[in-house]
Amino acid sequence: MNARALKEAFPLLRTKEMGRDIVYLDSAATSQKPDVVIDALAGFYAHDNANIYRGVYELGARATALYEGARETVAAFIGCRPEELVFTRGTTESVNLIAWAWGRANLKEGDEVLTSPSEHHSNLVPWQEACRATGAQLRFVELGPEGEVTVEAVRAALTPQTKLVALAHASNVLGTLAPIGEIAGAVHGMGALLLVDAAQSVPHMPVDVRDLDCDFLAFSGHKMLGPMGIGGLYIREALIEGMPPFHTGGEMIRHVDLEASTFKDAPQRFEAGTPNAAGAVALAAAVRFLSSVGMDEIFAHDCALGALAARRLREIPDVSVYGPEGRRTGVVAFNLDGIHPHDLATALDQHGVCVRAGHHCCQPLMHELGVASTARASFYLYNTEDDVDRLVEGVVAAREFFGRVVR
Ligand code: 7TS
Repeated sequence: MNARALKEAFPLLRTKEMGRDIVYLDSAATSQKPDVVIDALAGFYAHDNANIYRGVYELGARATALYEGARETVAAFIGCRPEELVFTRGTTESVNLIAWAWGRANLKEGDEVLTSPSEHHSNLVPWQEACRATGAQLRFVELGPEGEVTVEAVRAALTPQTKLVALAHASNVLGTLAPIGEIAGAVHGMGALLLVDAAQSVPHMPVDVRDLDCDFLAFSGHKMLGPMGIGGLYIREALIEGMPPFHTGGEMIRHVDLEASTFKDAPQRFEAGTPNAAGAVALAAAVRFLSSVGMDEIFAHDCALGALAARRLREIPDVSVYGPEGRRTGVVAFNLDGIHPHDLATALDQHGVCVRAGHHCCQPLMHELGVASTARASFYLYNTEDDVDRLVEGVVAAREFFGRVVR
């Protein structure tokens, strides 16, 4: 894999700021988009735009075929059948869909939902609300010493009352990976279901829902080279047919009377209203781009840059790096002692380096780490070792600058 050559496929990364390449290290928040994705998005509107499912005219049929073709491409990418893939706005909407449609219908007082303290708020708050509405109890897996979720901790927290376990595959802060395949065995052994928040794994590694053996899997298109406002939700075939809808309205119905309605089969039952067809088509283009590079290669590349950045940042005095000492994904959260991460990120921006600073929508995890916020660098297929150098130089310069200011 040649990251330097790949970078040329991304118009934003081809532009210079103050004569230098932009070092974009915030792909965990959203990835940059290659020309093929931007062209697919514009191409849909320029050549194929019509509302799907409704037009009897040729253009409407073509738009529908493109949308359903995109579903086939994205479904194949995560190893499921097209009927098991619902297009959503992204991970947040996917988790909410399950928390509302499955949760409200299946949870009751005495039941338990199990999650972890390291979840993104979008895989935590929907469960707080579902539990509040149904009387179920929200419980938490204990994190390991490096902030990791282990199968042992999941086993220890599972009870006969557990109905659903909702966990991230890859942390958006720590660079940890949860052993989802093993966890699925433990969860199913207790008769519970497993939802995987794959927002940080589907973009970066091969993900196959059959190998993971999960029941629900949520991901976002915009973190995997696709546009904003499109994402996916895998629902295991055995569960999808019995599930009530989340949103109701146009195009998800079979028959409507004044008093009541019947609903279409999945996945249309879960896609009320006009969907983001252009986004789906562009997401399929993103998936083809990722597949042509190779998910194994992308994963190895991102992990190598994450490990290199973590090691080099740890060598700088006064820098703390969170998460595993050893193997990690391409996400590295860190702090410079005594300097607010927003100030650090602003100083890095002066060097053309874009990192995120804040709580990363993981306030309970920040609490566990004993900090209010961190800076975070996250790597993707277009980043290079030079980008790690630029990050490290920027942190060293910021340390000297703030040291001088403080003194
Ligand atoms: N789950 C995880 C693990 C995430 O990292 C994110 C977004 C989401 C869910 C929500 O995804 P959305 O596309 O629906 O917004 N994470 C981040 C982040 O780390 N920085 O900005 C967004």
